[in-house]
Amino acid sequence: VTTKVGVLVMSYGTPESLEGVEAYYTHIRRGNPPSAEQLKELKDRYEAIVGGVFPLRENTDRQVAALGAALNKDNGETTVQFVCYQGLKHAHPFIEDGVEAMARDGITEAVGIVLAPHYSVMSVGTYIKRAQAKADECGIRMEFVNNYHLHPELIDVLSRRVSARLDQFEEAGAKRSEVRVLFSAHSLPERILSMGDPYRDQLLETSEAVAKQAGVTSWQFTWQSAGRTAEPWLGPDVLDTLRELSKEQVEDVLVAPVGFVSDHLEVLYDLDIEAQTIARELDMRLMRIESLNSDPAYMSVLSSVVRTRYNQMQ
Ligand code: FEC
Repeated sequence: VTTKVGVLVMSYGTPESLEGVEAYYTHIRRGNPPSAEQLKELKDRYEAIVGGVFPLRENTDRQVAALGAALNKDNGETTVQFVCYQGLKHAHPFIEDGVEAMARDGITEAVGIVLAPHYSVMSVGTYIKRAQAKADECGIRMEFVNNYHLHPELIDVLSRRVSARLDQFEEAGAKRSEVRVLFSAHSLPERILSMGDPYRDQLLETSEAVAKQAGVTSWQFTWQSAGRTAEPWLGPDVLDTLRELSKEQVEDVLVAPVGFVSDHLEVLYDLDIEAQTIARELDMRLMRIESLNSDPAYMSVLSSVVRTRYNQMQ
């Protein structure tokens, strides 16, 4: 008999259309609708990104499908069949919808994983809390992968991404050792630090491991995409970092957004448009590493941590 094990694959979520941006933004703001000006500004950013307006939806769909295939490939003698369900934080199908779909299919055991490698109580922690509450309600036994930021295959694929871009800098006439590598991730409110949150340390650990493996000595960490709220967010922001580097006469910069795994607004707008504009003004050459998306190496990371978590449940 085959045992079906549910895998709840959780991701941030993105609207399905420009008409859906207001509901999405209101959800992110915990039910507070944005002002007309804030809404317009967000719609403008979506319209400006290259390669389609909401690429995160397709990318997440592809990641979920590819993870399902990876989990059931080379499964050896086991009678376990992993079935992936999608659960989004701020859009349909919501995290709770994914858990309900599992329950409808008769799933009683499941593993939850977020498509973000680093844990913060304000990021991955909130996905897990919602999924756990729904799983309890549905009578599903569910365990979670909290983080996978130092998985050797993750470090390996990110290092290869960094090296590939450094090769391009060299081909363009730059000295490899003079390219400043900027590791980045989504900022969070500064108060996470006094809460003893592991987010910043995990991001620094990933950055250090990737730099070491790629042989990068000139690197630093910077934040990006801080929310537009009144409280202080973790800095320095990538745009300020670029201005500082320009004062230090740094001319070549490679940004490696290791906190993200997909092409989406925070990469395609905040880095490829906004940061790129500042870099041009500062007369800097700025490149960014390619996003992981559904790279088989990333799928292998996810399938290995999901299997390990499932085996620990037995
Ligand atoms: O392409 C897309 O449609 C989605 C891009 C997107 C990703 C993303 C990832 C993270 N966020 C995180 C935290 C926050 C906090 C707030 C916040 C606000 C926004 C807004 C948009 C948005 N985020 Fe996001 N985030 C993405 C998009 N995010 C749009 C609203 C406008 C703005 O402020 O720019 C602030 C909420 C509040 O008002 O209180 C906090 C974290 C991640 C990375 C981990 C993850 O993927 O879950 C953390 C992708």
